[in-house]
Amino acid sequence: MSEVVVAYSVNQAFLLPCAVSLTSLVRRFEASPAAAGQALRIYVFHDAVLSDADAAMLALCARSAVRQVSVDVRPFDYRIPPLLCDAPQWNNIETVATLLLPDILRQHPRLLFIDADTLVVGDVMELWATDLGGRPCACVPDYDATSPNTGVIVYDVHEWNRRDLTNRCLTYVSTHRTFHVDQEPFTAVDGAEFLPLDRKWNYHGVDTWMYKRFGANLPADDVRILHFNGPPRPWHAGCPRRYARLWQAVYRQTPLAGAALPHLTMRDFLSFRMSPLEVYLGESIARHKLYLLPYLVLRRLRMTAHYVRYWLSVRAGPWLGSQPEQL
Ligand SMILES: [Mn+2]
Repeated sequence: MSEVVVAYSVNQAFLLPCAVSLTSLVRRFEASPAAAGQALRIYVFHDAVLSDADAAMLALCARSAVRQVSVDVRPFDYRIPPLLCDAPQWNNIETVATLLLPDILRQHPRLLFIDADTLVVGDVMELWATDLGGRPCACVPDYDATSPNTGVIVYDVHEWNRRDLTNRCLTYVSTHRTFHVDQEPFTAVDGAEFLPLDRKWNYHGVDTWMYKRFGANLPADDVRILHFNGPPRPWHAGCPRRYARLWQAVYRQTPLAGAALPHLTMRDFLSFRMSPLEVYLGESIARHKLYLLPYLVLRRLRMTAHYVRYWLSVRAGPWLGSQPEQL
């Protein structure tokens, strides 16, 4: 029996999203004709923050009557050098896990990394079988079309390690200032090239400022993995982001369902559905300082409008809120 190997990397705050993503992964694996006769092995790495009860909960999410599925929840047993990362929220081992996993799991020839803030909405067996053409990994390009978005990565583990990329990327992020510490090495380190994947495998930027850069949205039927990067996150009650209700439908299948989800705050709408004018003003501030004030006024007006609409929808019922979407 051959094995599909998937890894997550989480902190305590991402345990709930991970439970939902993992549940969606297992359900789609069960439904995939191409997965017949294959086993699914899931690793969940953490920085010694998850308990035995958390691990038992994740194992419950992965329970399957039709496929062989296992969940291995384990703390990192790995020393990394101090990182020169300017983003405090990403200056940690669970973020640079994307650079370490092919070294930690070198017994597997191939590995699929999935971010916890995702939802698997289609068959991923085609992604698993992607021909990397001799490259060490494959990712969907980010909005700049150059760097990878590391929400979904397929690794050729042998090729990655043959090029000694874990050591070379770690050297880079400990000697160069970075912001996206898990992404920047892929464009800076020699040999850390990636095969660009179709957006459907990591559909990110939806409903945030980024989606403007991508041009058109994907037809909903094409999407295989949704990536809810940035706020407003779907693990908030009544989240108006596209596909949030789909996420919450899977959430209700997990052992965590029943606990009330927290409400969004005004801050969560900072980059939600920006108008083209606002995007233009924001990008032009560096050249035209006068644009700062109209930009800030527009941003505050948009955030307030979204927040008031949200506040009404969660308190007065869904008839005032946005309509649910289908996928
Ligand atoms: Mn993410």
